Amino acid sequence: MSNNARKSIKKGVAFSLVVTSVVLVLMMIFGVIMLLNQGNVVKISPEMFYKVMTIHGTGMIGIASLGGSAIMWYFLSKYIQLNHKVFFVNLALSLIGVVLILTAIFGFNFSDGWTFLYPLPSFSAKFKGMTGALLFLFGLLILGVGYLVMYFYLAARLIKEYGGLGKSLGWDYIFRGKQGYGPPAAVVATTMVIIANSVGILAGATALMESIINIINPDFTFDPMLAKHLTYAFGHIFANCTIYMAVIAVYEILQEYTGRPWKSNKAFLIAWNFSTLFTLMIYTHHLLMDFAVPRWMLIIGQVFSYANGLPVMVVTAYGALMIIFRSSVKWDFASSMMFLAMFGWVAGAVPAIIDATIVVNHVMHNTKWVPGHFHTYMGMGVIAMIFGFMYYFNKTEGSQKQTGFDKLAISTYFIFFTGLVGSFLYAGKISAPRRWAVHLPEWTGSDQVGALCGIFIIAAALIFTTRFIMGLRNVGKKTPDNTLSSPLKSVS
Ligand code: HEM
Ligand SMILES: [Cu+2]
Repeated sequence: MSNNARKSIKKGVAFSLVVTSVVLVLMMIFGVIMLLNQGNVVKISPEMFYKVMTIHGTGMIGIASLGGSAIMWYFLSKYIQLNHKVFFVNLALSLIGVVLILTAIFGFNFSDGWTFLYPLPSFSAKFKGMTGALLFLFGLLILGVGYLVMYFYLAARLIKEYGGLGKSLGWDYIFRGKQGYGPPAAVVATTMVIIANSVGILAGATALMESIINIINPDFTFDPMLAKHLTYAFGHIFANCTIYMAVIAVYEILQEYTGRPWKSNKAFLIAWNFSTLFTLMIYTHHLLMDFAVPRWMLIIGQVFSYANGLPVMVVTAYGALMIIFRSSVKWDFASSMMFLAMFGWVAGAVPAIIDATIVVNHVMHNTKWVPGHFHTYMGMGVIAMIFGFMYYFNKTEGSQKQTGFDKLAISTYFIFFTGLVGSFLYAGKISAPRRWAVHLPEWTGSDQVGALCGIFIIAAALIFTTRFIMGLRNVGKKTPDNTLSSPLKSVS
């Protein structure tokens, strides 16, 4: 790849990481505001609470995806040639989407939550005017289109290089007995995300269009149950895919730091194939309380939810332990973050598995147990991988050097994030419902503990972010061969 093309890719990655980390800190502040309100420390109106909740949910999922895409794009461009313009198109459409969403929420009082469940947006269009609802729905639609453009482009590139998405998922090795190792882990993971997320986004776009049409002309109505299927297929898959993009950093960074290649052996390939399939199948675990859904769908949702992330999680955790075992791995910010993030991911899956059990779900699903689960795997998994990658990227392409301050920030981040999710899970246990602006007195204690933890998390995130931005000076100046010659260059 030409030097200029690589430079542009690096600049794009650097820019999206800056956006990701700054927005992340802002969204965390909104998170603490919600907890302070639920804990009766600061009072905001319920209407304001739901606006804040909507922007927190949308913003967090959005930036987890943006950060994940930066990771995917950066490493994938080591193996295949990529046109940086496509990355910028996605970035630009994402930013336009974000501006529309922010205007909808803070300019026009849209507050239906990031899941925009039909016909909620139509109701709020009647209450508060069409503009807010339409801006929000179009904002999400534009964001989705940006991702589709990127995924379709990547699909075309992978098909050209590997001869088909089946091949880049390793089918030659699984079904046709081809010997040796499959495509690089980054390629396998990208293929999975292309398949799953394109389906998810198309489902989401359909649901968005239904809402938009219904708002513009209420004579057109749609089946709310079908819309719920489409919406949760989208929400589940899109949120899940953030980790399948971010995990590429685990493979790449650990192989570089240990000087051992991360090989796509048969178990690894099979695991990624299973997770591709399961991720598409199991969104019905969000519908376990809907008695109108056919029983067999719920059973599929339940059974395969247990198995969903498991294959990839197991091969990743096992692979990481094996690659590190008796290696001379250098423990610095990036490698420790990757390692801790893997535990965050695994730990976050446990409460989900419990919640995906139908009997438990009827009791737990609308409690804070659920935010407890996804804050674990998002905050301590995906976001930790993104922070770790930010450091790695900066060290490789910019000028950041590790200090004792960083170590302090890492431990602060993980200790207090454990406290935050602990407070959510505990609140779930004592039956505090999720998404309630006002809490009963017996629940406020857990909210206050959560808010305190949140403040420390923000302090750590601020340190990561400012140090990252300060270290970015050299990006694009270093020569490519000094940075990306071989994935296995030694770091010592
Ligand atoms: C300082 C860190 C954070 C704090 C204090 C925080 C706080 C909160 C609170 C209080 C809620 C509402 C809970 C309820 O239903 O009552 C919430 C919801 C949510 N948070 Fe966070 N959060 C943090 C970090 C994150 C991160 C890192 C992510 C993902 C990358 C995230 C994603 C979400 C999502 C998707 C929702 C659901 C919104 C909804 O129910 O519509 N949060 N958070
Ligand atoms: Cu789900």
